[in-house]
Amino acid sequence: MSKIEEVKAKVETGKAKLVAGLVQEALDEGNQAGDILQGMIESMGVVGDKFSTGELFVPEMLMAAKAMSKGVEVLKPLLTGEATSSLGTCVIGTVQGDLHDIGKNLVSMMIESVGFKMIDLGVDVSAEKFANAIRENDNVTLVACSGLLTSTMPAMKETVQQLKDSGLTGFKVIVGGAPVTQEMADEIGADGFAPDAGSAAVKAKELVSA
Ligand code: B1M
Repeated sequence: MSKIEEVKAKVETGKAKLVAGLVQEALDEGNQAGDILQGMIESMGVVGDKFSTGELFVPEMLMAAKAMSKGVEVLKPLLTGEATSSLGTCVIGTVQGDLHDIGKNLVSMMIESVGFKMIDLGVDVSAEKFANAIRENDNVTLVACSGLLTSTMPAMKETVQQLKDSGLTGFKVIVGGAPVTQEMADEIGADGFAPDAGSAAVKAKELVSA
């Protein structure tokens, strides 16, 4: 079994204590950080599928999430690098009712890497909390909303609409997460959409530089 396969197996089975070490070993063997990350994302897909078919349950999903987060910690310095410019402050969070944060954390890391100061509001973030963060922080140029549940898409819509109607100015809104599409982003009035963390960083830079 290759080292990346070992990492994937341990993420899938939620072996949080082993994943960081295995990720480091995979790097030491010459594997690219992006390939290791991709492997872990695939494992989360398998975990999701097994949850859908009733082969595993919420506690196992949670353990897999913890295991992946440990691996991401090791990869973080390699994925982000040093930002060279300042594009302002980005307020990021997972929308109200939604507790998924791995994708949001990856998006945050990648947006930071292109030159934003990040304010991470965490998960289950109401529209009001996003608006307050814009008021309370200097030079907010971007708001990034993540959502993984179909059932929290109305909260994403409400967040975008409330921000647009708030009278606050000077920022763009980017949305993303597995159920989000470009079509939905257009419909709810977001300024941008990205399907993954890498393209979120590219889009973020493009939105505030426009
Ligand atoms: Co949940 N869960 N979960 N879960 N969970 C999913 C999302 C699900 C697809 C599993 C399934 O049924 N196959 C399903 C949602 C179905 C749907 O609505 N369409 C689901 C469900 C149903 C639930 C519960 C309702 C289960 C229950 O209680 N009965 C419950 C809801 C709790 C809540 O949020 N209120 C629940 C709970 C949980 C845990 C807490 C146990 C745990 C999350 C722990 C954590 O995040 N700290 C969990 C997990 C781990 C998953 C799966 C298995 C993995 C999610 C993940 O981290 N993926 C997931 C199945 C799956 O994803 N296939 C599932 C890896 C991550 C890197 O990908 O987050 O998609 P992702 O992020 C990507 C892109 O989406 C994008 O970039 C990221 C990286 O490239 N992206 C953006 C994300 N945000 C972006 C923002 C952007 C741009 C791009 O711009 C701002």
